[in-house]
Amino acid sequence: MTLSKFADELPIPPILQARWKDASHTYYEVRMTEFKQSLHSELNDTTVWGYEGSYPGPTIEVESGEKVFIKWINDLPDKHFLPIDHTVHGAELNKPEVRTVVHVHGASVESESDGYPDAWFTKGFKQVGPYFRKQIYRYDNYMRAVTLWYHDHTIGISRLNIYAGLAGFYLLRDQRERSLNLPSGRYEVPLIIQDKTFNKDGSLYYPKQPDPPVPELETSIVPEFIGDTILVNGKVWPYLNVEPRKYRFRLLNASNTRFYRLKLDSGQLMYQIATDSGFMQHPIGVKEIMLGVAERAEVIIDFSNLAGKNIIMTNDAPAPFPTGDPTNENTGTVMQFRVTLPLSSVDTSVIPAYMVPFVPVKEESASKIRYLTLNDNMDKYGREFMLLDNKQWDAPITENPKLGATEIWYLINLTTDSHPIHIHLIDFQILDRRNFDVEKYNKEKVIHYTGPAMPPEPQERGGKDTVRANPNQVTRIIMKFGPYTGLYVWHCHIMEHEDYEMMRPFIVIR
Ligand SMILES: [Cu+2]
Repeated sequence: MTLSKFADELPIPPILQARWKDASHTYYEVRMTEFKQSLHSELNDTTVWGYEGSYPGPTIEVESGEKVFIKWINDLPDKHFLPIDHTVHGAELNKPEVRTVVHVHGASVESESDGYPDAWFTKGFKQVGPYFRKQIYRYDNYMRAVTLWYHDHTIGISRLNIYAGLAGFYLLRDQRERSLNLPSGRYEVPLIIQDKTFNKDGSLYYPKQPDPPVPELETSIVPEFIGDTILVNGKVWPYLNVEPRKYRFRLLNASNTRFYRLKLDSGQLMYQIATDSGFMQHPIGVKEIMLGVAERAEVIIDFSNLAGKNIIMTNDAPAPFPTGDPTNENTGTVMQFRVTLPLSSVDTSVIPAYMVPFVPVKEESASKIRYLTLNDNMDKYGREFMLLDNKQWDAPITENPKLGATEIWYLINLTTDSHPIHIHLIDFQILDRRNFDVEKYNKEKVIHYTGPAMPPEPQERGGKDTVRANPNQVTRIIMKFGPYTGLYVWHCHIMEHEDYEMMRPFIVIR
């Protein structure tokens, strides 16, 4: 089944309205429900899960420093419409099928409001996980202007909950951002990019079994999910009518496994202005942008002098990355921009020459170095699964940074995949990546480098919360832990890896 491309207009998720707001705080309620939504005009309406009746969820817009309280409410059916694997840790048969917990990705929040995977809750909070602490989460939002996103983080089933639709944007704004005179209002557009596969009846397809299947199991987790159709903001291959002027786009890869290498078929540059953690020091002109799962980038695209032209955003990242299948005509197409609207007013927005200072964290400031491997393993059913530091999720905590301490983590990738490693609570900086001898490491447990240290790519020179740890490389990151203490997680953001042991708790201690 192949759907027509550029048949439907890009939807823009609505802005979430507060229940109340006063000088000191803002309160939201966000209800998760099941409903049907049109994801393509040639397709029957699709059953999805969303926040406040919307897939993707409504965009939450807050001001830097605003104290925000959110009651996340599970109003979903008791049965999951996607195949649960009860052999996966945290999703055993004695656990309720439909559990949820929400994490704001990239936000620095108190531990009890971070959406710990075992802090799940069911409909009406009837049942809760062992780490559930409170119904109403608190977000202090002391970060600078940044593109964040909120999504499900439930132990053992987050791949299914996110695939069902539980994801949306969370944007922080500040005075500095407003002073930059960037394209704004309807010229500022969030783009959440995902891949899915559809059944003929329009329902979402998610595999019940890997290839080859596990005969003992009715439903089994798969090592990766690669969809054959690309959606942006919940529409298959949409188009966006634009004016011949500059636009600011917030790009987010919210897929399960797929990475994207995005380009414009016009060959023109995109001007990147922000990384995961907000504005860069200077914009950079790039022909392509690589986004692992959960990574964000903000770009300005200038459509001036392109009136009448159609421009396609393409993708050529193999899936899984980097050694998987190449893209085809379908998976290589993301969306289309049609420069068809008349210029409604003179474009006075700018691509700023300078945005915010970038202060590199000095290696000498680190008080602790951790060497952490990314490993392949095999379970008793013969299924491959991945580990961090060769440890399962429920092994005792080993990463225990002190509040205020700066640490350097060596991510030593012994697998053949690139893994987008995400650390909660903090932003980090990438120091470098360096090729090493994996075989020698496996035998002798020593890092033998086979090439020079390579600085992060220009598009990564800013704060990050997710980093691509590539195969045959040691990726070094540096970060300072705080301002909160308590329990958090770090994990691979390939959803199928995260759900099956490629996640570890860490604790910030005094
Ligand atoms: Cu992974």
